[in-house]
Amino acid sequence: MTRALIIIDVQNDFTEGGTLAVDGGAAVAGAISALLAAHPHSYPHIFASRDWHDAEGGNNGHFAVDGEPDFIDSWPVHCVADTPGAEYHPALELPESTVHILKGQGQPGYSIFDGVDAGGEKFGELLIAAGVTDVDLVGLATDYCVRASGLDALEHGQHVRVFTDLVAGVAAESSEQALAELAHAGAVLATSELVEQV
Ligand code: VGL
Repeated sequence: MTRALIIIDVQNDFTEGGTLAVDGGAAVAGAISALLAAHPHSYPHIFASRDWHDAEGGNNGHFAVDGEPDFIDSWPVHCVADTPGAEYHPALELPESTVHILKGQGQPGYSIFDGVDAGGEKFGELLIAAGVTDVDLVGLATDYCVRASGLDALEHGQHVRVFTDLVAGVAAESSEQALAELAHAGAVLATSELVEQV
C-alpha cells in the first residue's frame, strides 16, 4: 500500500476575499498545514493542484463572460494563471517534495486528473509511476473539484478517503450530495484524525 495526500485547489480565489470564495476555505488551508506539521512522515507522496485558467476566451464556457454566472456550470472569473488569485493560500505550507499540478488551462478542468505537472506529465500517469494505491483527498471545493477528483480517483482504481474536516464547499446542499455520491461510489468518508503517525 502506498499512500498519497491530494490537496485540491487551496487557492486565494477560492478562499475568503477571493472572486469565488468558499466559506471556511482559509481555515481548511491552515488545518491542512497543521496536519502536515503533525505528521511529517505520513505521506510518501503529496500532490497539490491549482486551477490555472486562461485570461482570455472564457475557458470553454467556464467563465460567465457575457452574463451572470449560475454557480453550477458558469463561474465568475477566478484562478487566472500567474495572478495572485491563482496562488496557494498563504496559510498553506507545503513540503518541498510536493508535486504541483496545474489544470483548467482553457477548459473547466474540475478534476486533478485533467491536470499535468511542470513537465507536462499527466497526473494519472504520475500516480501510477509513484505506485500510489491509496489517496487521501482534501481541499476546495467539496461540491466541484474535490467531487470530480475523488470520482476520477475511484475510477482509476484508487482506494479513496475524503477527510470531511479538511474540505469546504460552494453550497451546503451540493456539498452534502457530493460527499454522499463519493461514498456511494466507494470512497471512505473520514476525518484527518485517522492519519497514522509514521
Ligand atoms: C471549482 C468552481 C469552479 C473548484 C473550480 O475548485 O471546486 N469550483 N471552478
